Amino acid sequence: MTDQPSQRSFVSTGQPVDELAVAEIKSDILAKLRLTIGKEASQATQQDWYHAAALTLRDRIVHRWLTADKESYDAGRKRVYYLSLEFLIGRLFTDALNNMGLMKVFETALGDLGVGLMDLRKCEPDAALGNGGLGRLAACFMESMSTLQIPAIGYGIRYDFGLFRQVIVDGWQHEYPDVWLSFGNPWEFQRPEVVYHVHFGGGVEHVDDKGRDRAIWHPGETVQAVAYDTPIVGWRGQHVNALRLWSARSPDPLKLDVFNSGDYLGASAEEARAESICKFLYPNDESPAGRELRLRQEYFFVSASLQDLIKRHLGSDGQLRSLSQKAAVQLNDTHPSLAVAELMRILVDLHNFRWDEAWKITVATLSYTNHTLLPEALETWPVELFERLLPRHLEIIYRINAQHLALAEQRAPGDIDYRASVSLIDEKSGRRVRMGQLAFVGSHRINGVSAMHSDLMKETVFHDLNHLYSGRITNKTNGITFRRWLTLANPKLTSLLCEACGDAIVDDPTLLTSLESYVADSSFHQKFRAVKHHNKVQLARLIGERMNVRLDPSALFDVQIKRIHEYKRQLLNILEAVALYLDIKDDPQANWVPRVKIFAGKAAASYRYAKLIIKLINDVAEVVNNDPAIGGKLKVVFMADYNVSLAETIIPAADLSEQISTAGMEASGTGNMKLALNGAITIGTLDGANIEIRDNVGTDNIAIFGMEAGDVMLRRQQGLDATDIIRRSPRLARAIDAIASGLFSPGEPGRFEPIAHALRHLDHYMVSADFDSYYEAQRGVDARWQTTPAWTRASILNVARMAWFSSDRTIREYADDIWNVPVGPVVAPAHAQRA
Ligand code: HBZ
Repeated sequence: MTDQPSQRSFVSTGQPVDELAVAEIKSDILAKLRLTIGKEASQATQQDWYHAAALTLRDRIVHRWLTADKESYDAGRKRVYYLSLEFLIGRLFTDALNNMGLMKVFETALGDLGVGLMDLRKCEPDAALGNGGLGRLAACFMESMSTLQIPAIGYGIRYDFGLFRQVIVDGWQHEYPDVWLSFGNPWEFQRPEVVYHVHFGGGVEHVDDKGRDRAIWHPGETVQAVAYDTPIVGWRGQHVNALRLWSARSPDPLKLDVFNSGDYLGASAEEARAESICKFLYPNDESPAGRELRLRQEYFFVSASLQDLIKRHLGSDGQLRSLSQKAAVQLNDTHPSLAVAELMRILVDLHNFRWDEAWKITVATLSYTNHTLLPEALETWPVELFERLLPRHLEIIYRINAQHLALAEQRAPGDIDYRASVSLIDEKSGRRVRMGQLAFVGSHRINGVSAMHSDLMKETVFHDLNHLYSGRITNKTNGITFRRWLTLANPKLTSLLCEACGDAIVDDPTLLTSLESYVADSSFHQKFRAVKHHNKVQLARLIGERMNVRLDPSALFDVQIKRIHEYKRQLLNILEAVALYLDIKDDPQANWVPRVKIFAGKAAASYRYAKLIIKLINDVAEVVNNDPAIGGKLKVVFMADYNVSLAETIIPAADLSEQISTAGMEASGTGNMKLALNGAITIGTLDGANIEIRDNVGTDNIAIFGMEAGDVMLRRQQGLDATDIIRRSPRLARAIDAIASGLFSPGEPGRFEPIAHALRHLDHYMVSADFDSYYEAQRGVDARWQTTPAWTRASILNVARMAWFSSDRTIREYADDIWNVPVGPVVAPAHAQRA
């Protein structure tokens, strides 16, 4: 669990607290403590208080939830179903309090009971049901859909264990299970009556039904999916949607005869097999898990979710012909692409639809978001595995493919390469089902997550499919919810912004543009800097407590927080730290800008090279932080166990945001948006949403460096050897030599040989190729930092110009262009009048 600085308090509205409301909350919390938790106040632990407070809040949310649900039912409104294997929620307590407008009331009520709201906040474990950006995006979207009053359900898996807990021992990453449910989860409602059967294996029988072929699947195994609902409340508490997560169990939990024969383990073997489906979240991002259990997870949640939404639709419309008018199903990456085949199976096999009509309904209902272009990350499954696990689905996929390839043949007669490129089956590397192609063909819209990414999609992975189904690809640049990433994470900045631009910015961030009138106002500069300084002091304190490293809060806080991946290039950052360290040592008296390089992020457990990069960062930190010769001008910190809550503490304290991926490889990024919104200046490549950030904040207020996507492609064609580049850059050569010579690993000089070798001869990620440009850009950052007003001005302009990156804007675009659903205003007219 992440410790947060406890001095934090939330934005005060300046309005007096309603005494009656406080009294009611107090009495409800005490009642929960006694009647639900079964404790007297005098015996209650912090955990007990947290649960009592959360349940008290939940009661209030539930009323809104039921009302919202009834209203959208009665009005027959179209619903959005967001299918995602990941929802990286973080904590819900303060988020829900803030959105319900009950922060102050609860803070006062709890204070009267002798309990600190901020202390209770720490009792809540992060719901870490996601790896990174993709899962966090799903969480931001859920909040924005509630805010915009779009009836929606998020469907996913209720993993017993979330993303692993990262522990750093002697500089190395170790993984431990994340036991987030050990104290129970006050937010969720188990729905024991909402249970669906999900089948696997067996065989398919074909019978002649009055001249029509009818397929009957005789499965070999059945698992039950049980629903757990978590309410997600939107801003101002106007609307509440459900996040429905499925838990797996066996219909036959204990074989009594086997148990009685003395085989205790065997008696519950089936239960164990069923439960393994929701045991844990695969900790790999950007590379497919490739395991049978993963495919079981994917089908499990797709099947349960489609059964659930179809039941709901039949309950209100009585037939499925109108499905696409009432349901929009968004596939978050390819993980739920089985929905294409499953919906066809339901329509054709179970509801007797003719194939062509079923296909029209399927395509009109589904849409798919792509989050990566990395070839190694595109999901494929061996045909044999499919045949064994989902035999009927494979038949359906073959039939979809036959029709689709016929279209390809019409479009490009005789062009075998074209057909091979668009086919749902990859025939080259053993026969495999391509989930990206399946999702594409079965969706009416396919979107990328930044302008550049969507363009590259059209030019690369989906070039030929785009030609065949032109007009389907659209761009929806990612966004973030400002409620969590500004209002809650950075209450001091929010107060200052409200003071300067008016309280209405919390409802309408576009009003932040009025901040521009303060760019030359020195007294505002001072206040703005004071807020950042306060946040840096808090972070420095946390780092001091956790890691025993003393930081100077007036140093430049340079932050790179994200999954550890070669393409994200933490290596480039630490290489620059090494070069800078050696430069400082050459001339310690020069006018160096004191810098703290802060890293945080997890590496996939099986990603050895990424784990070696973590070790390198920690080894460099050990040497640099303890070398008196550099007079504390440079510090390096790797914060363990990065999660949403830790991000909420680091981001408000950042001066510089590292967004330095190899151009063309980061689909969008969303951390880049969070940091810029909190006033950090970006140093970045022209990649993903960095480009749109530059377009919004202005080229003067961002530090762009390095090769562009086109240059990268060209250079890769020419070869990956960096010998020439290194020869031309003595600084780079020296940094690599230092790493290779064991300067940072004296006990094992060869430890980083694989890294040195890659930098010299296998520079696929262009770390060596971009080094000089990056180093120079960093010195430009130093120069800007030394001119305080110029830095503050750029920082203010970043905050003022980030409104477009609100996930409310993104969701509006999805609603208009993909889902065809109306959106409500962020603030109900009644509230707007009051404000
Ligand atoms: O999705 C990320 C992209 O890398 C990032 O650029 C983008 O901003 C974000 C939201 O669109 N992708 C991921 O986070 N991907 C995964 O986490 C992932 C998880 C499991 C997989 C593959 C990828 O099997």
